[in-house]
Amino acid sequence: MMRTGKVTGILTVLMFCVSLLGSFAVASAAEISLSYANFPPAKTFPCIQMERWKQEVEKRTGGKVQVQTYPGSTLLGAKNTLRGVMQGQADIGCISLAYHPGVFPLCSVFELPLGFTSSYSASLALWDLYNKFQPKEFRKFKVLTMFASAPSNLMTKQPVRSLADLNGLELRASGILSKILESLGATPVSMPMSATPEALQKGVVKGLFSSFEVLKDLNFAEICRYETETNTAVYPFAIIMNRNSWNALPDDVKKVLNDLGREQAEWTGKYMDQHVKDSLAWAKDKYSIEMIKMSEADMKTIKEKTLPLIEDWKKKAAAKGVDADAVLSEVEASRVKYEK
Ligand code: DTR
Repeated sequence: MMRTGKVTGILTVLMFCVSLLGSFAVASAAEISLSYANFPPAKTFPCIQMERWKQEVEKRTGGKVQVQTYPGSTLLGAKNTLRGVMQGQADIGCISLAYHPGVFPLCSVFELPLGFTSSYSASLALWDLYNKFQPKEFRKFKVLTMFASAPSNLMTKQPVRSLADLNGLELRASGILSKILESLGATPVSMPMSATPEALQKGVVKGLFSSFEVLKDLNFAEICRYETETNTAVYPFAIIMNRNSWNALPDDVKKVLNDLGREQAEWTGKYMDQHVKDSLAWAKDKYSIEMIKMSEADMKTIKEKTLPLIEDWKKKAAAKGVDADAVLSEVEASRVKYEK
């Protein structure tokens, strides 16, 4: 017994030394460490794409850059990431543009019901739009990539079979998507995704308006057994970096990050679209959720009732110096291109 204990002891010391050496090796190999804040839980798509980005950056810089990720609002929350990254509390942060009404007059065009049918097409169109217009709303940041959620649908505790069922129903959304609900007669309650589980639990809202993958990722299928397909607007996201942190990077690292921008948008779109399918299958299997389609007449009414939101966006964008018509026609051209 004694001997085994001694051998185990020596082994433990040895292993400790090896692991210590190992961590020194890693610590000295990574010359640059970047913190990356994200608001929703680790399982959700904004965090899945964050981990993929981290892996790629660490690999492509040969370990020169190390990325420390903080999912689930552990470093900065949904609403203070914008300011936090600007002030350098995190080097990088993930923001959902819809959580900041009025702050992104140009890119908020992606919160409108424009007819995108996938995260893939919306993400690439958003990235192209950003690069073409270089909107000044992001001038304080380096934008590393952008992407959009899949189209939004209704996930509710009680069935919504027609527009009439929406009347006065309290539903969670954000930004212009809240206005979409309002124009359809529902009572929108705006809040970030990260606050939604509690609001659903407490009954503050009877459902939400978002993409279907959260049925699985946030287990909303358990509480929202009725899923009404509307396939309306997506939610745009941006991955922003503190300007000073960016400026301090060597050129070879900047190149790696720049080269990743479009690829990351595309990767995220593809991941999201597949994950929506997987999550729906999972939710059907586990909770026997009911999928509902509204009548054609209702779908037509939805289109008509939400049309004024585009005019409303145009006015607000123009007031902030955005060439709204040019933006809309660019987005439409991209939609056609990527929806093929
Ligand atoms: N629908 C937007 C964006 C979104 C979609 N899925 C997730 C998951 C986690 C955070 C945000 C999102 C929203 O509702 O905020």
